[in-house]
Amino acid sequence: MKETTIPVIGMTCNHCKASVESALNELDGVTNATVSLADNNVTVTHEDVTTERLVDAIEEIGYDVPSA
Ligand code: 9UX
Repeated sequence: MKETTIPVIGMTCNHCKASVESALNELDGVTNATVSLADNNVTVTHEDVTTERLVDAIEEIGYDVPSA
């Protein structure tokens, strides 16, 4: 099990939180995704899933991940 925290721009309410969590939880290999609105990030526990795949899922539903 790995844990990856990804910064996310544009989440302001609890529906944003739920949308991002759902998009990530739907991916194969993701065990849990929890958004912190206060910290503007999402922490994902997962098996062998690339960070790129997680970022793509977030961007596909309209939120931005700042480039490293
Ligand atoms: Mo809440 Mo998020 O009304 O885009 S769903 S701000």
